[in-house]
Amino acid sequence: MTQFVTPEGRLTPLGEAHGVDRELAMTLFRDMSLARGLDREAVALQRQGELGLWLESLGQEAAQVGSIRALRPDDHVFPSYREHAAALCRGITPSQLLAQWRGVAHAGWEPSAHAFHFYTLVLGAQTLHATGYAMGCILSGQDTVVATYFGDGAASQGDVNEALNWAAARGLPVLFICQNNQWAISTPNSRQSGSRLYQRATGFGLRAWYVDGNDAAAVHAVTAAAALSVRRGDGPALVEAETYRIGGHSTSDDPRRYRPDAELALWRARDPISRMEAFLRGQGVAQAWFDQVDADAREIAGQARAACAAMTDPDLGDLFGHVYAGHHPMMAAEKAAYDRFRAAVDSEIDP
Ligand SMILES: Cc1ncc(C[n+]2csc(CCOP(=O)(O)OP(=O)(O)O)c2C)c(N)n1
Ligand SMILES: [Mg+2]
Repeated sequence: MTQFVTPEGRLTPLGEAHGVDRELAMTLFRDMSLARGLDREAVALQRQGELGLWLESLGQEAAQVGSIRALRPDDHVFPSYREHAAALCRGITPSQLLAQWRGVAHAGWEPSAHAFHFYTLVLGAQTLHATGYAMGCILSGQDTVVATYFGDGAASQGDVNEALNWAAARGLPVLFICQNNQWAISTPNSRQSGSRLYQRATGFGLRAWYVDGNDAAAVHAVTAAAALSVRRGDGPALVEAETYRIGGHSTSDDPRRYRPDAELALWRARDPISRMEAFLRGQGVAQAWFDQVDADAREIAGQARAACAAMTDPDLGDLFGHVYAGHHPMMAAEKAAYDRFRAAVDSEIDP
């Protein structure tokens, strides 16, 4: 497992040899801190009834920011559903991220504006979308890397295995990024897989990397190497980032019912943000800079709360307009039926 910075914030021999750029480390630390600020606020908003659901990226920030910052801004990304730290790096706003979970939009952003596609809640389906998109990139002669995030649990899905096989068989420019956060809701890794996930990739014919997913600098270097290999035409690659889901699966889940406290304590000690902070302090980064990052994280939380309060409910009638790209007679008939129903209900409420 590639590791550059230990949980105590010291460079490993590999980290010494490779070197960890201070500016890059500062960028990654700030990215992670902002994501955590947003995550905390989103959980609070859900508890206060302002969001229907939230799935935290808490604990997985290094796996996300380290990888996305190693891609080109025009490399297309097909996420799963908890890649908020990655999304923020692509300029997606807290308001855009929260809209879906408040139930006011099917998705909150324009994928082409950020080369960051919609969240996919059908486990693993996004790996097929990425693979199909990569076929298109080859046909149109682009040198884009198409990256897709998925979890350890999703790796058991047929879709993911089909995507890995097809991408390898056709030599497609897909970078599969598995955030192995040890759990698929209440199912631990040990009950889900007979081998390490990165070892499985080799059998499909992909080049594979295995990295400490709580070490943002190592994730960045490994993803850069994997992306380089994909971009130069060596075929798809897989990065397995070993990390941990510190929170529950979602705000509807209570992990204390199935997860030992000692395991949580073990992984809290490997926290990606405190590790990077210790490293940066060792590099002489001033307290004032940390204070500013802290203020920025609080600012983004404030933005999330304000944005949430400002969101207006959509008109249910708009739903029919988003099913087909153009006019469709069946949708027009359904919309007319809905309008009649709505008028009848309204006249009953307020005759
Ligand atoms: C096809 C499909 N089957 C089942 C589910 C229900 N489900 C949602 S998340 C999840 C666990 C996913 O675990 P993992 O892939 O490790 O991702 P993580 O949530 O840990 O990030 C399951 C079973 C689903 N969303 N889609
Ligand atoms: Mg998981």
